[in-house]
Amino acid sequence: MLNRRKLLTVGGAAAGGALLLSESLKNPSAAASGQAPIGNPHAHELYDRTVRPHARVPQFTVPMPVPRVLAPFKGDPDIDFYRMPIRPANVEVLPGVQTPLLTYDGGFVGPTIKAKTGRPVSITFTNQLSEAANVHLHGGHVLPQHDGHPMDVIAPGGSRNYMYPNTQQGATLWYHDHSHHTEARHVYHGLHGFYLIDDAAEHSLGLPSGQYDVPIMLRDALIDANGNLVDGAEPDQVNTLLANGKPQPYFQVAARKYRFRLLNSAVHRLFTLNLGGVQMLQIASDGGLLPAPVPRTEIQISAAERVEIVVDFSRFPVGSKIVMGDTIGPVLRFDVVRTATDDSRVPSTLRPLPALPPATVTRDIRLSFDVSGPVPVGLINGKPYDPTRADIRIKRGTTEIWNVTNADPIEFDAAHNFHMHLVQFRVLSRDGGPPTLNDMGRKDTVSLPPTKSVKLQATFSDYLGRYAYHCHFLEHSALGMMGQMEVYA
Ligand SMILES: [Cu+2]
Repeated sequence: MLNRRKLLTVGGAAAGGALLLSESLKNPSAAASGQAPIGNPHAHELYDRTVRPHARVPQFTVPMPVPRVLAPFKGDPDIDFYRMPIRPANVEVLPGVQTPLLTYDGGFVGPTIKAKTGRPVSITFTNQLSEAANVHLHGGHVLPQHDGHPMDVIAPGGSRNYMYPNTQQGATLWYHDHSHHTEARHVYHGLHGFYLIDDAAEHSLGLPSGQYDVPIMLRDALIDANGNLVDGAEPDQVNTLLANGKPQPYFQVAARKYRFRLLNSAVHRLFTLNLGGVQMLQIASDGGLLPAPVPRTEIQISAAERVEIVVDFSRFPVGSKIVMGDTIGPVLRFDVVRTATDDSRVPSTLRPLPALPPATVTRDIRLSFDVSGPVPVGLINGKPYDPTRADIRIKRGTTEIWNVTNADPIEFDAAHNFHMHLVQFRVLSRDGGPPTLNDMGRKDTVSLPPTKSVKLQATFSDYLGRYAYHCHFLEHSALGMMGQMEVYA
């Protein structure tokens, strides 16, 4: 059995130096619950890592900011042009403490891009870091050369333009680094931001909008006594929960309805969220609106998933405080501080899902670790990622079913999840039974607990070329748990 306080050293190949990985390869919720996971039977090089965490900030003492919205520097009649530096920045994550981070334009959360369905966006990123980086629009339907392929990076000092056509329906997307081997560290250190697609076809629904439509990025961090982010720690050490980059903040709300766009940008954590029994009316998942709102009292969001909810604070008197909690503690608190008029509504019908065309190809996708060597290697169908190899070839226009399995033995207790670039898919079934409420709607990322499986269906309609699919516990994709599909004509 591995000592949970020991770490595996994963050396060398990763750009930027040694990458530390840990028992965080394992199921974070099991680790957080104090169950000692059973380690692999093979010996690894182990050593103690002693980190003195920063003193905990008292809960609900810091306000939650809303990430600033980036303005285009030029708006053509047909396209919006943006510029964004990728640069180091010192950011006050904990009150009075400067934390060195890697950022999009100085923000931790990066600035929000507000796009519109049917109107392309062009963003030129300039890499002011001392190492290569890139940008992937998670959930975006884009050409391969604009997808942030893991090997398609921006050299230090270089610039790169990404074109996003926004031909898809309204949705909460996000942009983040995807540079091969360094994606986990880069995202953990701050290379993430919201990309919201506003869809005029949805305006007539009357959902809460404007200041009452709030993106909330949830993640975790371990910050040491000097204010530095610590990589590769145990999951139960990475336990400072951040909402929009602040520790367990409060957010002042009016006694009315709000739309919250929740994103889990952690590189490993699964959030299990509740409002202490208060109803969260789920209206959307990864790829946009659900057919109808679904009342929830608990919602799981694995790394990279999005869930949109409407919460009605009008049932609470001014002065009420409603805590959003996770299994390890509070995430943030909503403080009802004023009344407000509210002409928003949540119709009983939102937006129908597209019909599922018949599938003509079925594939099996198995995620696992190879622990036979000195360091764990992430595998899909027995192979680590090779950017020169097309693991799957898909004829354009085909609809496929993928049976995706967490194939690690139960004793590894290793949770995964699964993300496909290019497409939004649908979850047909989970473990042979019906999908769960966490699988609803148009999805691009799904949770894969130990030994579990999902059946997905996707249609590859137009773009040709090579795209990635991978575990979105980015510590795992950085170890090779990634494959490549090639859509051909
Ligand atoms: Cu994984």
